[in-house]
Amino acid sequence: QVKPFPNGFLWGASTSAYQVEGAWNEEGKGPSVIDKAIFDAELSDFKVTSDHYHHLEQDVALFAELGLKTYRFSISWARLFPQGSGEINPKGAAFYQRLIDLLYAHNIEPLVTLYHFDLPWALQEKGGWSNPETVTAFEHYARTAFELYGDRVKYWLTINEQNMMILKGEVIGTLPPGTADPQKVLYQQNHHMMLAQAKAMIACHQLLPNAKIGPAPNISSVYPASARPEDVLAANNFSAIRNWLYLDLACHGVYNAVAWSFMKEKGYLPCITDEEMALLRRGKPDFIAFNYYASATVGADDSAQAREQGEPSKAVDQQMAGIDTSVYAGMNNPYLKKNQFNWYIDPVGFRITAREIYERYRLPLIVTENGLGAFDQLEAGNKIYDDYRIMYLQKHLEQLQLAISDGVEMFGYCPWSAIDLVSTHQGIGKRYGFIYVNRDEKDLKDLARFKKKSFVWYQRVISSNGAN
Ligand code: BGP
Repeated sequence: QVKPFPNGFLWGASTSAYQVEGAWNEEGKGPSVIDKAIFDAELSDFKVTSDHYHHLEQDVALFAELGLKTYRFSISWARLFPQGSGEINPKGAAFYQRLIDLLYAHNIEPLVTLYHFDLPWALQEKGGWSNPETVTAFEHYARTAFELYGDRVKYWLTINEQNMMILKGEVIGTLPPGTADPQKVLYQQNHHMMLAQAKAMIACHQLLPNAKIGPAPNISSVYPASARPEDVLAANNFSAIRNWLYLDLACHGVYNAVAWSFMKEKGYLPCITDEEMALLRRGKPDFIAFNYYASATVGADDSAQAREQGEPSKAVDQQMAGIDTSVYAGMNNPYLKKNQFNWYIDPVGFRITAREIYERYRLPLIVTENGLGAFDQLEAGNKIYDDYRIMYLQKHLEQLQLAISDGVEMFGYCPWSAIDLVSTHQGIGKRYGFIYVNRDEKDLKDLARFKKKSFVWYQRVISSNGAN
């Protein structure tokens, strides 16, 4: 029997600071790794993006009209601390205060990510996550955010998609190009991020006894390419490395056996002390947030049968691009369709993923990203008919409701994204928002906001508590 969405369910939508705010060097903001990175010259950079920084009132009023119960945004660490630590930037602090005040005035619960890919450049110059000083800087930054905004913010997220920063280190991580022995460096960075996260969770519980905090990895079910035991083993291995490594550390303070032996065999083991492991065991999340776009399908690297079913898909399956495929191969999944950007669409996988996470950790869950990137068209009368997005979200919501009916404790759903913003590396043309922002890759036009068809659809979903 299908259960209704629980009362008080947090219907939301998400953004991240560097992708939506713009004002990249205004009012005291320091540069981040994003401001120094080199992206495709044909595509939009991150200087203006959707210019949310200068459209704050208008955007929050639109979020309120949409009916959001929660809005997930990130604080730009370099806006608060231009040097990553040390002197605070009062104008940066005031910007987020204003945002939180506006959300409160509209009865929208803020859901705040502390760190979403945009490490302050000043820290990166000193070694970034390879340098343990970054752990101390993160703890200080997190404590400051708790002190500044803790009276209004109940829900906190530590680090967005830490697993993707490690798995795709050269694409969205903080690994300098050309680093020798990149995987070893990345697993050391991962360990430092874990320590930073544990310290932030401990500090949050000390300073804000009523607040709740959790990690926000990207979690996907991993399917074996066939019933061949070697493929099943490869899928099992990949899931341990891609998914559970991060959540086992966040929730239980342990490296799982499969991930540990993988790192050992490859020579990727980080330097770890007993005190650090004790710290990881002390830092506990109150909930798990996860981002889900698609499932993954892998086979054993030597699997002839899997090869027959599909080419090892580094070039085809964008989800696997950039991931170290030394013990498994990303395979095509003939049962799934793909979107315009070659990402698989798998709503049933969403239900499976939610069940897997809940069964393993027994913590309340919230979805902090899920959505469809597409080249939306602005039609006459400033209309955007994004039926494909409605279809994607509707099918995922059906599966979410089934997961809830299965017994998964789910307290919110925040699709990506509340408003159009610049994709991680595919420009503004790859849109996800309920609200259209009138600009092209290079032509900023008037940055006007238009409601898409999906806006009206989601408004109805929220007002009917998911009945749509
Ligand atoms: C997640 C990130 C987001 C976001 C989204 C869509 O990995 O947390 O920041 O952008 O994916 O990805 P993309 O922009 O690459 O299409």
